[in-house]
Amino acid sequence: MISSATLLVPILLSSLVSAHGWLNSVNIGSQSFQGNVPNASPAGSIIRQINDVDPVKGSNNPYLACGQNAQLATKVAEAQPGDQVSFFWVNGEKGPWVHNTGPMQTYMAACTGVDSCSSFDASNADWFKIQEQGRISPGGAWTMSLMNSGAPSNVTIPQNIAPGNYLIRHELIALQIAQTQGGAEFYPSCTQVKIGGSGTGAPTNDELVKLPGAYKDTDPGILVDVFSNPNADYIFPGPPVAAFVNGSSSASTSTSTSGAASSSASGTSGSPSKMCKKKKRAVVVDQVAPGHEESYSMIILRIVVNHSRSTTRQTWNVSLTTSVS
Ligand SMILES: [Cu+2]
Repeated sequence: MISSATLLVPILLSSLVSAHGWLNSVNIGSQSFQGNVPNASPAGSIIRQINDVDPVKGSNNPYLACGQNAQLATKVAEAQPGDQVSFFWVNGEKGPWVHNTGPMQTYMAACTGVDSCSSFDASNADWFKIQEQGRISPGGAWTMSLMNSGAPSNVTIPQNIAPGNYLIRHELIALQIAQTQGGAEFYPSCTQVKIGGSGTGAPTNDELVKLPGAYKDTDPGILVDVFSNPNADYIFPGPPVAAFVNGSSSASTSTSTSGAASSSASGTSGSPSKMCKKKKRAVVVDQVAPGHEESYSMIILRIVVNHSRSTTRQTWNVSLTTSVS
């Protein structure tokens, strides 16, 4: 019996490799752009390559700007105001994104002082927010969970944005262990675009932030137990959505709702029952095995301990379901 416990360990370890992940591709309008596998020898891309699928931890981490050790990308996509941008995130084994708990936010920054974003240092960026996505409905699943079935996260380039070179920073914040300070997992990414058109929209100076800089580890949306009170309003970290994005200065308070609505429409291709099934499994992963390496080894320990106490077969089944799903 002890030998079967030992056999389980490789299964558990291989399942944690597939947690975390990166931004694998981006669609802009009708164009599609591939990203580079973290740490692989890079091909030309508009997506800045990172070197590690693990999350950025700590709100003062310099990698909060564009992801783990993000490198300049060689290409820039031509885009237009009003284009839909779709972000396709994958796990460490290129399967669907696994986390389902926490917000997604999109920022942009003008690549100032350079001819192209392919030579722009993101630590100089002045970021403004263009989208916040929380739960699909109060107390319900998070918009992030729609990506567990392979759907992208979508954002619209502001209709009236002034032309120029911009970084688009799409960020996932996984909150499954965020009840502990430092537990929040940040997954930022940067995509390089050149926007055409003749718009005049721009953020105001007080809507611009630095990243890192705009977040604190104790922010109510970063140090938060989202499980104990799911109906509580989620307080997004960082600045509000820039007022020009919705064409009026009073619109910023309604953006979280409109953002969630637009993306929930994008992820409903499967049959309803299939979606529910997948969501249920994913919820189990994040709630029962929240902390990746740390908690997986805890589970292994618990299995071994439980096992030596000759607990029932039922306990075994529960543990197995958790680790494999
Ligand atoms: Cu992860």
